[in-house]
Amino acid sequence: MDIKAKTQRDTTFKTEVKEGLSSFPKYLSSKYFYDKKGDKLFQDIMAMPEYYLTGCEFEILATHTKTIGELFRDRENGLDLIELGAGDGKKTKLLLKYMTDNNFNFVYKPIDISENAVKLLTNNLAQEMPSLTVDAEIGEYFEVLERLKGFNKRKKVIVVLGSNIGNLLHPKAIDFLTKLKDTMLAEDLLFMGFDQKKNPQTVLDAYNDHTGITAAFNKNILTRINRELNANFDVDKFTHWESYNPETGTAKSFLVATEAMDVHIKNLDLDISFEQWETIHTEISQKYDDKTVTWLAEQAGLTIETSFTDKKGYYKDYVLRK
Ligand code: AVJ
Repeated sequence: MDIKAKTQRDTTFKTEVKEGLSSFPKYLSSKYFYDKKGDKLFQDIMAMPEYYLTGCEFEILATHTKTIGELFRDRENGLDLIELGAGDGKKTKLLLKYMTDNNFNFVYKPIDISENAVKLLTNNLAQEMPSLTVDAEIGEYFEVLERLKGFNKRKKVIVVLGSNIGNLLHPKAIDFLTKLKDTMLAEDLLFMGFDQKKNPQTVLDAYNDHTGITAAFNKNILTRINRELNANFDVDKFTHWESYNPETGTAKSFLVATEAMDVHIKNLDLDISFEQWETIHTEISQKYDDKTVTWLAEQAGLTIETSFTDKKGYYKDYVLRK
């Protein structure tokens, strides 16, 4: 593993936690949900009936495997399939299997912020798809973008599933898409999932399940800060809160302090105090419609070639080109 990159990630974590918890209102970045425990909880989330996103995207990829696979096919030199936020790769495997079964010449390059997820996926693919060439990397989106520029020797397909882009507010999403576009050549493709606007109650339920898995997932960020930065958050004194604005399509997650308290973060040499009912904003999960995706793409200098949806029309995967 790249020690220098890991040290850099640790420093960024510290800086961002300090900044977010010293601000008013307080916030933390959702990218820090994904430690070992967070990965497990996210797996549990994906298996919940309320969290429709995973099932919908699986349905799309299972129904249109051949059409999508053939869009990815290269003309002569083979291709690089780069996945940002690969996670457990469960959905991607549908495409990987099609591509290996049909003798595509390609390297699969999964990238994820979770060191744990990257290791598990690499081991799992070595077992399940031994003929596949895998070249995994740990890193966050904006950090790995620079490195993507090195992949211009042959066709590349960039895949971002799970509506992961939904963690970014529109200006950041445009910035991200623009940087992806800058790494792309004319024959390259961007295949990206965008969760769609729907009955607001359905969205709210997906992020506020009655079994409390999402609450545990949200609170785990405090447990992680306790462990990695020597803090003393009393996690039980926070409650998970979800809101959804059907006009903007923005779902927001919060941790709300149920009583006033002081917290010490030793490794940051930082004392922070909470008033009763003070919030920490932890995540946004943006929902989209065609109009908004078209606008985002246009702002970034990309065009939508086609899209695929599930039977309920809850979720869409878009094929974008420069
Ligand atoms: C992995 C960012 C797409 O926002 O839907 C699931 C994460 N958060 N439940 C999402 C998440 C709470 C998820 N993404």
